[in-house]
Amino acid sequence: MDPKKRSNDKASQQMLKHADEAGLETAWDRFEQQEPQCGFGKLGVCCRICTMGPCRIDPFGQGPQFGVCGATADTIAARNLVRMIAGGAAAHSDHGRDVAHTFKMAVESDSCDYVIKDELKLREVAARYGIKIEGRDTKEIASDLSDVVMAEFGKQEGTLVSAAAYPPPARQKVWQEFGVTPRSIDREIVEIMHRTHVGVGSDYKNLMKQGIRASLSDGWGGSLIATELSDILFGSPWPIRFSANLGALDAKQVNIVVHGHEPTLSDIILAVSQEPELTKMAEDRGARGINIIGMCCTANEILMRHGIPVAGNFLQQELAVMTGVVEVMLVDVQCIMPALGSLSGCFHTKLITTSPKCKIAGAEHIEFHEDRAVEIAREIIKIAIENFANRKGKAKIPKVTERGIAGFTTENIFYHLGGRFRASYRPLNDNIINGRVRGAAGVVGCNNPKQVHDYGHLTMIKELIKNDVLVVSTGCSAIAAAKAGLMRPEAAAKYCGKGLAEVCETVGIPPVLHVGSCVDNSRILTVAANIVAEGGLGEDISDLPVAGAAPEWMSEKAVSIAMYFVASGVYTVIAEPLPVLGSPNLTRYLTDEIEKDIGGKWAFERDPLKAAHMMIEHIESKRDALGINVEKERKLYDMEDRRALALD
Ligand code: NFS
Repeated sequence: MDPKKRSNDKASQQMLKHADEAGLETAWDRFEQQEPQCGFGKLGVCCRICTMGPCRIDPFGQGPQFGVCGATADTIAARNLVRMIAGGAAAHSDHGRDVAHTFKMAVESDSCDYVIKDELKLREVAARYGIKIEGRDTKEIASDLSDVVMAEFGKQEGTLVSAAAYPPPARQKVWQEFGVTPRSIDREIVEIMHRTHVGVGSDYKNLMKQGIRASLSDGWGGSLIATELSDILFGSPWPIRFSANLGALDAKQVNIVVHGHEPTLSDIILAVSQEPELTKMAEDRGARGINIIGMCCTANEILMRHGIPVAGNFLQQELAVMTGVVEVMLVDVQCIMPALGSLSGCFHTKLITTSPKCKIAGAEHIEFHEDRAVEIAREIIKIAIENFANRKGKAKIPKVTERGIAGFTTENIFYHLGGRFRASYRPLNDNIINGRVRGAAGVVGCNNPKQVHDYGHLTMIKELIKNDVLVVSTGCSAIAAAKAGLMRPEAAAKYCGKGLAEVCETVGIPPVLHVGSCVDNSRILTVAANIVAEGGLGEDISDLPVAGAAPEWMSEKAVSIAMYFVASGVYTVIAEPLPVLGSPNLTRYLTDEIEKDIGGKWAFERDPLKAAHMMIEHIESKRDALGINVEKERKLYDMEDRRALALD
């Protein structure tokens, strides 16, 4: 298989060639072995919810149209979809809960390895949660915040405090009228599992309603808590340089790849790795030092705050091990391929799991406990150092890296756009109103071997910025953008339309802003809320000239994210269609009728260029509705433009 048909990324292409020669299997190979994939599953019309089944509905109308219980394609597809949302919302929100536990410990114990790093943000967040600030010390405020936030997960009455504290009032009204204001985080997920049990609801729209509510409890609840408390605990990000791609692995150093999602362990690992005693130990074993390097969303958490290099995104995790220079691959939860267990057995790499929620065959388990964080971090680093001598064969590190700037947040965008003396969203809103910036797009999400790795992200992002749409990005999409040099301020002159280039160059920002990990998609929501609050662009997020996209999505978390984007009023385009096409009614609802209910809607489009133009068209239609569109020569792309775009 030609590596270029699998990945758009040069480092990955080199490693795929190496994998092929060495007979090492990757996700791409396993994907091919799975083909042809099950058509019923793809269309969402296979039901395994009870053992009268499995049942499937014939999408061509020739065979059975009802499951044994009488469930139709609409019911089955809707139940399956909202269960995906439950999975995604649970993963994000449980991450938020873990950060909330660490926060509580930091607040309650004086000897804790974690301390509050951002007191200003603590006060801001506490004020939003209705906690009294004046005349109180940090500990009192933090203790109250910890109690309120913890209660958000399991409370039995009322609604989420954050769902009333952060979104624009007009948005809250939409949710109230439609009956989807989230009540608590866990409750919405549990209710999905209840409603989709055999013999409960069968009305597909009513099932979707609960999916919407649970997704909102993720975006404006669990994920938002994860972001806010991580900023308070580990420090709010500030623009910082970093390097990206497998070339950031260093053959001369002890390499520890931190992979997964939660910053709790990796933040401490980074701090402890700088202890002179450990550096010396590494040097005594012949290494030049200790290189902490990230993978997937853990990478994003740590690079946003400390600028550590990022080895790659989701599809590069196996490739990192294949370089032969990873002493320890340290994982916590989510997006960790089980394949790493057997693959690391072919190398000297030690795969170490740390969460009781995630054990993997072939991995060593060293359980992480926040109350012994430093001690456990030292133990793990020592294992990595001792393992340095065990490398087998020649290092295979592709000499490919890019540099970029990350670390943008809802709070610090104020400063970059407004300057120290005019710190507000006004300049951004003004630039949108005057048309220099046409609008903004959130491009986020995973990789998926069904698409050429990174190609979807890059093609879409380049087309958006070429058309003066500012891009904010998280997760694997952000890593793709960084690897392609789109997070360098110089990218503005190279790739942007005239208006966006001018704005980026004036304030010195790249045209693609890295706002963090996947839970940090909550930052995109709060940025949108701030733009609305600043004024001049409507009353609700659904009025804004913005769009969302996940051009290479694969995980349940991505479904929850896209659902809360849509339910927050954002038009959202995903590449691989949701598994609902076997139900034309549900498909029509999600891609059209839902807009009347909540102001946003879904679109499915595998061609990233077409998808980008669908987003641009939507942005322009919102500008028209706002009455801010001034005549501008519009250019439709032709074949020549398309060819000029081809990525090498
Ligand atoms: Ni989010 Fe996708 Fe995973 Fe992060 Fe990457 S795969 S849904 S981007 S690492 S969570």
